[in-house]
Amino acid sequence: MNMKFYMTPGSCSTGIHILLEEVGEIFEAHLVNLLAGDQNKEDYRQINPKGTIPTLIRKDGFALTDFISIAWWLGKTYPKQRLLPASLEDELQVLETMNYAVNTIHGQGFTRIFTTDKYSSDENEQENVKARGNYIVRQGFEYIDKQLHSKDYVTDHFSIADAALFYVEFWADRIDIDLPANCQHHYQRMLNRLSVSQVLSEEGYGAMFAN
Ligand SMILES: N[C@@H](CCC(=O)N[C@@H](CS)C(=O)NCC(=O)O)C(=O)O
Repeated sequence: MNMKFYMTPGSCSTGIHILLEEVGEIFEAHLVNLLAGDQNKEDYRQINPKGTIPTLIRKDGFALTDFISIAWWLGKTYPKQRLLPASLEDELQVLETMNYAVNTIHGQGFTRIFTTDKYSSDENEQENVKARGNYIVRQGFEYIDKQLHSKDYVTDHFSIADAALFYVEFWADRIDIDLPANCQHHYQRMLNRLSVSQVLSEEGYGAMFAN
C-alpha cells in the first residue's frame, strides 16, 4: 500500500509536501477542500479526528496527524536525505525553529489573520484580532531573522525546519507582509530548490516561476 497524503494547496501541508518530494517516496495525494469544510466531514474525521491537515497515512496504515510528528517521522525514516541534522545541538535548533514557525507564527499569528471569525464574531473586534495576528507574525519573523544571521538554512544544511519556515514565509509573501532580510534570503533560497518549485507547480502556483 502506498502512503496517503491529505493536503490543501497553499496551506501548511505544503511544507510536508516539500518533504515528501525531497524523500522521493511514492504517495497518493488526497485533496481536502478546507473552504468547503471537507475537514469536518465524517469520512475525513474518521481518518483525522482533529479535522486538520496535513495527515499522512503510512504504509502500515497508521495515520500521522500533526506537522511536527510527520516531519520528524520522515526525517527519521529516510536518513539518507539528511532531513535531520547529525548533532544534538543542531537537532535542538531544528525543533525550536520548527515549533516556533508552526505553533507561534502559524498557530497564533496567521490563524488570527486567516480565520479571524474563530476568535470573535464581533466585526469591530475582528480588526483588533487581525492586527494582533499581524503583530505576532512580524515579531516572529524578526526573531527568526536573528537566528538565520549569515546562514542559508536553519542549520548548516536543508532540514525539516526549513520546510516549516518556508510555508509561513510563503503566506507572508501571499498577503504582502514584508520579510526581514535574512528571512527573505531564506525564502528565495527555498524557492530555488527543485523540490519547492515542483511542489508549488503541482499545487497550482507555477506562475510564480514563469519568466
Ligand atoms: N497543529 C496542527 C495544525 C494544523 C492546522 O491548523 N492546519 C490548518 C490548515 S493550515 C487546518 O487544518 N485548518 C482546518 C480547520 O481549522 O478547520 C499541525 O501542526 O498539523
